[in-house]
Amino acid sequence: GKEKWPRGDENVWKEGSRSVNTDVSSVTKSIVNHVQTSLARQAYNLDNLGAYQAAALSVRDDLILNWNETQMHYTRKAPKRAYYLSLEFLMGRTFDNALLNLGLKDQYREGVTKLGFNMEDLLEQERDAALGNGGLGRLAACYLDSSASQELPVWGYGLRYQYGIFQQLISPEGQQLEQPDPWLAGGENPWELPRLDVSYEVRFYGTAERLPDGRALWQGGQEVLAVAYDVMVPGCYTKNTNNLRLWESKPKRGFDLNSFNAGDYEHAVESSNSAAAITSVLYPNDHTNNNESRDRSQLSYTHLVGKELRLKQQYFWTAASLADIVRRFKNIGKPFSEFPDYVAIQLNDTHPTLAIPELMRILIDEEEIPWGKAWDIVTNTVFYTNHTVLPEALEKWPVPLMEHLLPRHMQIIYDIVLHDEGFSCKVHRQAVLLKSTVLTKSSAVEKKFPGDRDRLARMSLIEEGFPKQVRMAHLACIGSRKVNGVAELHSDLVKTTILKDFVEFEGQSKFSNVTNGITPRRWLDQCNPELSALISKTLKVDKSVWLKDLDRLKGLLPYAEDVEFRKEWAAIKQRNKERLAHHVETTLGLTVNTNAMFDVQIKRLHEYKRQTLNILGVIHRYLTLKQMSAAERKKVNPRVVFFAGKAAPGYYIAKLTIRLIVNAARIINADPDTRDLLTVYFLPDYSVSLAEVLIPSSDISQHISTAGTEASGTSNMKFCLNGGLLVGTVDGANIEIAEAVGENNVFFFGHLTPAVEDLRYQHMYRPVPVEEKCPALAKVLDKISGGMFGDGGVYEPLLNTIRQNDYYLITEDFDSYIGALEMVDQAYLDKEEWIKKSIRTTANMGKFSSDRAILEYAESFWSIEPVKVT
Ligand code: H53
Repeated sequence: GKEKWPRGDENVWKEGSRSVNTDVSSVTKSIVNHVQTSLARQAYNLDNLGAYQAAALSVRDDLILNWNETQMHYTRKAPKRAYYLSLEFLMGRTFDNALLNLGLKDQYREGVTKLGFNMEDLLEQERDAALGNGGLGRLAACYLDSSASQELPVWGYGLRYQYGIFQQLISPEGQQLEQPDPWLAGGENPWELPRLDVSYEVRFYGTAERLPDGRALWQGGQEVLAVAYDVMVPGCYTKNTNNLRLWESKPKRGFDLNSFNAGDYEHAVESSNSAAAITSVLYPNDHTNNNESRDRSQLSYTHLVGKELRLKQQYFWTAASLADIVRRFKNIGKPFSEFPDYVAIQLNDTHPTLAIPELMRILIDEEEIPWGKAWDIVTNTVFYTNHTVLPEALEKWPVPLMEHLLPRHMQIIYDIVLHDEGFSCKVHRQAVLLKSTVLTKSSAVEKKFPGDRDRLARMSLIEEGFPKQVRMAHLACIGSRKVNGVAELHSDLVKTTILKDFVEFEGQSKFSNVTNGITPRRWLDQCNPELSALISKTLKVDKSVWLKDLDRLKGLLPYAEDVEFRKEWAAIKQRNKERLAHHVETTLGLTVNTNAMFDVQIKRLHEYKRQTLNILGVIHRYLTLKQMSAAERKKVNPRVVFFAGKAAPGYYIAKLTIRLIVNAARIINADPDTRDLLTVYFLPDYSVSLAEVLIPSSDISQHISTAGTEASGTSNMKFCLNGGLLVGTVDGANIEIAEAVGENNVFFFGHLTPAVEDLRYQHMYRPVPVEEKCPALAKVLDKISGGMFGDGGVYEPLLNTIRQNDYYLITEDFDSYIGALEMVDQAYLDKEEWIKKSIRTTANMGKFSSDRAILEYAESFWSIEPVKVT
C-alpha cells in the first residue's frame, strides 16, 4: 500500500522538490545560483576557484538527492549490509568522478564554457582528499566506487583527519621535507555532509570491574565525542549513491568550566586539545608496526608523536563505527542472534581489529548476551583481509598500553584466550588466570596437538617478551569468519607463513584469496579520456557498458592487427606523454624529451620495493652510455625515467634513496654526451592526481619488489590497463597480470619466492663480496662512493645495506634486471610489434576491475545482494 504523506500538503512538497540537473540550462542556472547566493559573488569577480566552488556545489546538490533516496531505500528494504572499515581512504579528487558517474560530464563542460570558463582549469582547482598512505588506502577508495556502481549496500567507515598525508618538498640537496596537508583549510568541503546530530561517546582509560554474571563495568577515564561526516559515493551510471562515514573527535563538553573558573585556563584547554588530537593527523607510516623495523630510524617519528595516539585512533574509530552499526541494526527490530544475517564487517588489514573485542563488549556488557552466543555472532560477522606478510609490518600492541587505555578490551582478549582456543601454553594461562575470574576450558590446540609447546607459543594471541604484546593478526584471524590475502601468491604465503599454524588448526576453508582490483572509471576513463573514446568507438558500445563490464575489452584483440587502429593507439600514447611533459614544464620548469621511451616507477619509497635497484640500474645505463662511441650511441633509443613517491618521515634509508635519485638525476641530465639518450626525473609530492597524469603516459612501468614481499600491488594494474608494459619480478599481482596478458607481453626477471629465504640465509652466514657476486653492480657502487653524485660518504648507509646483509637481494637480482631492461630496448626497436603488445595488454586486463573483486567479496564472504534504487 501507499504510505501516508508524513506532513503538510503533499502537492506543495512535490512542487517544491528539486530534481537532478539533466540539461545544460538547468546546470548553468544552478551554477549561477550558487555563485550569487552560496558564494555571494558575481560574474565580475569570479575566478577559477570560485567557479569551481559554484560548480561543485551544484553537483553536490545532485549527489545529495541521489544519496538521500539511496539511504531511504536501503532503510526501507533493510537488506544485509556490508561495512568496510579502513583507517585510510585515498580518494583523490571528486568533481570529475562525480560528473562521470552522474552521466553529466558533457552538460557541465558545455555549461561551464557558456559561463566563460574552461573545464580543465576548474578541475585543477580541487585539492586531493589524501587520507591515506598508498595502496591500502587507494584500494579502499576503488572498492567504494565499485560497491556503489554495482548497487551494493556497502558503507565505508574511516576517520576525518584534519591533515592528510604530508606534502612532500625536495630541497636542492635532494632531501625530502614534509609539510602539513591542511586539505580542509580552504573553507567548506562540498563533498561531505556534516552530521552534527550523529555522534557517540567513546571512552578511554578508567577501570573495568568484573561482575558475577560475566559482564563488566567499565567506567571513569576520558570520554570524547565522535561526530559523523558523510561523504557521498556515487555509483557509475546508477542512482545508487553510497556513504563513507568519517568520524571527527571532539571534546565531550567543550571547555571544562570548573577549571576555567578556577583560573586554570591551560588545563581547561588541554582536555579539549587531547580530544581533538585524535583525528588531527594521518599517520604517515606504511609498513611499520610502530614498534620494530629493520631500519630503526623508521621509528623516530612514532616516538615523537607517541604510539598511544595511534591506538587511540584505532579504538575511537572502531568504537564509533560499531556503535553506529549496532544502532542501525537495532532499528530493524530483530534479535541479536540474527545480527550476522544483516551485518558483515570487513577489516581492512589489522588496524580495525579492536572491532572484535569491542563487539564482544557491546554484546556482553550492554546487550547481556552470554559469552558463547556473543562469540558466535562476532565470528560470523567479521571478515579480515591481510595486506602484508612483512614481519616488521604486522601490528602488535604492548599489553601494558592496552591495559591502561582499554582495560575492558584487554580482559576480553584474555578471555578469548581462555574460552575459545586456549592457544597459549600453560604458562600463558597461568598468567591469564591471575587476571581473570573466568574458568579455563581445556585447550583446543593442546588437544589437537598434544605436547606441542612451540606451536602453542607461536599461536598465542600474546607474544612473550618485555613487554608482552598482543598480536593483532592472530586476534583478527581467530575472530573472523574468513581471512583473505590480496593476490594468489600472497594468499598462499599467508597460509604457509604467518598464519600456517591457524590453517592447520582451523582447516583450509576459512582462508582464501581475493585478488585486488582497480576502478576503470578513474583509472581509464577519467585519466585517459582519449583512449576511453577510442575503445568505445572501436567496440561500438557506449562506455556506460564496458566500464561496468571490463571483460569486454577482449573485443579489442583483433584490432591489434589493424594498422589504422595501431596508429590511433600510438598517437594517444604520444599525446599523453606530451600532457605529462606539459605538466612537468609548468610545475617544475623542466623540458622533457617526448620522443623517448617513458619508464615509470611511482610508489611509496621502501627498501622492499627496491627503488634502489632502479636508480642503480639507471646509473649503470649512464656509465654504459658514457663508454660508447658516438656511432654506437646513435643506435640507442632515448629513455626518460620517472620516479615519484613519499618516504615515511622517519625512514632514513628511504630518504637517502630519494637523495641519490635526485642527485644522480642532476648529474646525468646535465651531461651533454648522454642527455639526449637518458634523463631522470624525481617528481615531488606524488598523489592520486599526479598518478592520473603519469600512468597513461608510460611505455613501461617498474614493479620490482623482492619476490614474496609485495602483497599485490595495484598500480601495476593501472599501467597495464592504460597499455603500458610491465617490468617486474615474479611477485604479487604481477604474476596474475602476466597470466592474463601473456608472458610475452611482460618483462620478468629475478629470483623466485622459494629461493629468497635460502639466499638471505647465505647472505647472513656465508656472505660473498659484491665485487665477486656482481661486478657490474660493484662498479656502480664504487662510482657513488667515489663522489660521482656529490659527497659519496652521504650514501654509505644506503650502500652498506647492499654490501652487508643485502636483505632485499639487490646483488642477487641486478644482472637479470639489467638483462630485462635490455630485452625492453630490443623489443622497443620493433615499433609495430610494441604497439601490438600494448593493445593486447589493455585488452586482457578485464579481470583487474575492482567490480570483479568487490563482487567476490559480496558473494563469497558477505552474502549481500545488489539493491537497486529506481
Ligand atoms: O596494500 C595494497 C597492496 C600492496 C600492499 C599495500 C599495503 C599498504 O599500502 C599498507 C599496509 C599494508 O600492510 C599493505 O603493500 O601490495 O597492493 C592493497 O592490498
